[in-house]
Formats: sequence, structure tokens, C-alpha cells
Amino acid sequence: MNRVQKGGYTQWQSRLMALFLTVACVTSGWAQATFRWTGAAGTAWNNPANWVQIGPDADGIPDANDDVVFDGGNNCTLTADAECNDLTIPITYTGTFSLASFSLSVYGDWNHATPLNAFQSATGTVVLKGSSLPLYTMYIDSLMAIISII
Ligand SMILES: [Ca+2]
Ligand SMILES: [Ca+2]
Repeated sequence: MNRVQKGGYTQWQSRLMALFLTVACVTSGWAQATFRWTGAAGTAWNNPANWVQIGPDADGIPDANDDVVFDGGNNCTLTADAECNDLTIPITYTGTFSLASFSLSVYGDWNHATPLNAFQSATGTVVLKGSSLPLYTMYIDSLMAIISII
């Protein structure tokens, strides 16, 4: 028998609503974090000690649902393929971010506000994978830039 609780919902309806909200939270990106680069423990992107993490993330390393913001003056280098949601390199960032020979998949917006050499593609690859009208602001200050739109 379904007891009607306060608000007019039965226990079964309340449990179904709680399950729906849990699934919605897990799948909607509410569980994303924002990672601010500090470079406190070196230059490796894959070292959690180099990030200040705001919000939940299991391993302390940015992935497809996390926003990344570079700040300060310490350099960052990919040591493996990586991914993030929004990537922001503000004009206040005075370090360099190098892909080395790896790929960075960006699922959200690419915000690169500085024409300085803060971003270095080296022999790596940027993959812009946004699916919901992401914004890309990018300075290309190189005679050797190769842009492929596929
Ligand atoms: Ca995450
Ligand atoms: Ca992670």
C-alpha cells in the first residue's frame, strides 16, 4: 500500500523521483570540477599535486567533464593524452602550456586570451570535440600552424 506523504507524493513516487535526480546529477555534468593549474610539484598535467581542485573528481586529474584554468607562471606539459571540458588560458598566465607529442581533447569552450606564447602545440594535437555550440577563441601566431577541419 502506498502511503501518501507530505506534499501529496506516495513513498514510491518519492523514491522514483530521488532515483531520477541521482541519475540526472551523474549524467548531466553536475559532478564536474574546476581545476586551476599551480605547477606546485613540477610540470606534469597528470600529477594531481599540480592542480587546485574545486568540486568532485575521483583521481584529481582533469577529464572530459572538468574545466581547466591556467594561472600563475608555472609551466605545464602533457605526459600522456589528456582531456577537459572548458580550457581557459587567461592573459594573466605567464607560464607555458605544451602538448609535447600528445593530444588534448577539449569538450567545451577553448578560451585562449593571450597572444603570447603561453600555448605551445609542439608536435601534439588539439581535438575540439564540443557538441553544444562551444566557443573557440584562439590566437595562431605561427607560420607553421596546421589547421585541419574534418
Ligand atoms: Ca572529472
Ligand atoms: Ca579525473
